[in-house]
Amino acid sequence: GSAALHLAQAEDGKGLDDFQKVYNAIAEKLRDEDEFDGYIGYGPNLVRLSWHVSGTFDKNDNSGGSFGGTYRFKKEADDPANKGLQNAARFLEPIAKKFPWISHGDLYTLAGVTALQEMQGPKIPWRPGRVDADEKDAPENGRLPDASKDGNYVRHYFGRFGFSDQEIVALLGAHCLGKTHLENSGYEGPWGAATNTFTNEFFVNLLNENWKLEKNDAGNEQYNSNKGYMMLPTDYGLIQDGKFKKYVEKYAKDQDAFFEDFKSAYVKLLENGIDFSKLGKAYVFKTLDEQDS
Ligand code: ZEM
Repeated sequence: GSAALHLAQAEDGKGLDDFQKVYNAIAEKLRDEDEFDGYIGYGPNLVRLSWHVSGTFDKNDNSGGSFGGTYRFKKEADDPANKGLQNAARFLEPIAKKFPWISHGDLYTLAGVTALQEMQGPKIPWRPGRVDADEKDAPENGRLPDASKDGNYVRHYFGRFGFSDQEIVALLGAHCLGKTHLENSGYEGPWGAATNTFTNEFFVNLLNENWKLEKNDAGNEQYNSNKGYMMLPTDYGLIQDGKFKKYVEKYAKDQDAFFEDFKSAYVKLLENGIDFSKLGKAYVFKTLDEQDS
């Protein structure tokens, strides 16, 4: 099909300075509440939220995606695949109260951008203009991916967004952040050591650790290394498939290339299904550190 794109409509009279204020409120709260999840903090959980609100997109009928902010409805929040994201949602509640003019889709995506930049990731150009949709527009459950599958499944899954092999590998580098939690997903453990700094560590570990396929306490198979790191079967799929593996090798060697390609693919993920052509340039926000100096 060729359903029309959603037309972005920026919040009335709001500009870079207003959105930088929202950015700062999120960034300051991230800095203040650093004890969450064993001192990982909320950053990774916010990045995962930004991906899950966008990951419901289907290019065939332009349904789902970040535009309508429909994660705020119970139907979407209660998708079993969204377990654990209540933390990010609760984190954002006071921000939404303080800035009642921002749409939910803009808030969820801006929170992901803020978290990535504050965790020393690349600058992510961001555009406002998502508009709250009705509950009837919330996508059905089941559009988020199944971690027990292989590389071919991952390629097919991301085909729904129109992503290339290179974009898929770059996006999955976000698994340098945070960890899996048995009570959320039935997997357990972090992908690496620096769980709240954005780096190319995911790719380095994927290639260099000694991985063993083991059953965890929930009865699911995951790859474990003797350093206490893990990989989901879908992550491991990226080195079982030659077309994916060449990008894993590239990003393990070249963090700048990873940052550049991640930035483009992540912006595309957040903007899927939206026509921003009536708006001006994307905003690039300053980190808290840059504003201090
Ligand atoms: Zn994830 N992801 N993800 N992901 N993800 C988890 C956690 C995080 C998959 C997946 O099943 C899981 C992308 C793609 C895919 C993050 C970012 C991004 C967890 C653990 C699972 C099971 C959840 C838990 O137990 O709390 C699969 C199958 C994917 C595609 C094939 C993309 C794309 C991402 C961003 C660009 C992040 C940051 C986390 C860590 C969350 C946290 O709370 O620590």
